Amino acid sequence: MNSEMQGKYERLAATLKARGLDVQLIEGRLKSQHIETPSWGYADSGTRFGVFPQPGAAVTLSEKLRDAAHVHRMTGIAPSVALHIPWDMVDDWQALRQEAEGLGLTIGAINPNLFQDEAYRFGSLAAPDPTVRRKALDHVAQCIEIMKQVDSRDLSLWLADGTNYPGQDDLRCRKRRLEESLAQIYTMLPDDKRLLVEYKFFEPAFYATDIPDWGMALLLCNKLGERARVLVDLGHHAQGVNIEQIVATLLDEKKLGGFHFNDRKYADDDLTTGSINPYELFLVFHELVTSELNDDQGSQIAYMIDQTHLLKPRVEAMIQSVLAIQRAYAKALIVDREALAAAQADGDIIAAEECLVSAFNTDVEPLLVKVRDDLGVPADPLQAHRESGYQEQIARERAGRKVQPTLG
Ligand code: PSV
Ligand code: MN
Repeated sequence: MNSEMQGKYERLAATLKARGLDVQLIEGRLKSQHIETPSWGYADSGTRFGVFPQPGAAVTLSEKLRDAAHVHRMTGIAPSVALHIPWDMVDDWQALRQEAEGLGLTIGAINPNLFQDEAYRFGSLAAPDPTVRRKALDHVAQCIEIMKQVDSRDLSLWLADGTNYPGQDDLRCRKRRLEESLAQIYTMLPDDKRLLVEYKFFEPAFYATDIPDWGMALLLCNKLGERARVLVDLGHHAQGVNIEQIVATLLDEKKLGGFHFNDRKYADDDLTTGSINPYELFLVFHELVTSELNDDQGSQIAYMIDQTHLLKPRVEAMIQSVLAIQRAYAKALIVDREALAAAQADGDIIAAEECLVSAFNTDVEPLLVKVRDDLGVPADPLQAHRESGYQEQIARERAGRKVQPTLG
């Protein structure tokens, strides 16, 4: 840390101590933060309108792992990668696991793909045709086998299931089929593994999505059991929905399994985390920190990014996202909770809100630079990435290959 930054750090640390905060504890939490990046975020992807291939975009899983390892090298807090099957299918999972370990990575959540195959036209786990449901269950069984081989804890399930027209199918029958399929998956899942159930209010189903919101996801998880938990993707809510309240509720119910971080302006836009509404992200982290301090569910929550950037350079965008999440966590950690509780007890709404606003407005960069220093990663990961020549290197090495876009 240079002397100017050192000075800033000391001033910030003194301010935090004066608020009665334990700076070492805060730094310890920041150092053990763990954000998972998605394999599909390193590959070329697009919209239904087109794909703009990027120089250096990863095609093979080995390339995706190398990109993820680079993000971890720059940030120090992104040591695992989520996989999507069959996009990331390989023959030898043991070898893949070793390859990841050699790069300093572990394999995180396994995401079955129950939305792309022609057979899933009318749904997968809730489809009316039992042979389609069987096919979907077989695919999930295959994913569970992969989880065992790569030592992954979480099966992360998102379904495109739903209907596009009123009357297309019987809604209650769909619900029951879904429950039955999920119960079978839960039975297949070994005791040390969990099922994360992700909801999304629309797209590609434009009339009725089978798991449209956190209420339905929670209902399904509660019927399944302890190891089934809800996954909150920040892009999967209608405008104005209070996501931090959903997070608080799920935490209180001990049913929050994880996140898919991203941001959005309109719908499921896959924009950079914190790029549109950083205050919302901070408020989400405020709930998470409250839970960390009171009921310590930290290890039960998988912090994953789910973004596929159309125009930004992907590796750099991933670093940017990891840093945005780190910043939101740091700001949530420095909230003066004693003052907040006192203001809430007094009914002093302005003082209470100011506790949040002043933490959000604090420049936490000096604290983060100190944490990065301790972790042995660059003080400015984005700049270090630009100076590393990594992007130019992958653009050279991966030039001239056939691109297979994913639909992330
Ligand atoms: C669906 O929009 C989603 O959020 C799910 O998590 C998928 O697995 C992911 O995006 C990639 O398509
Ligand atoms: Mn998602």
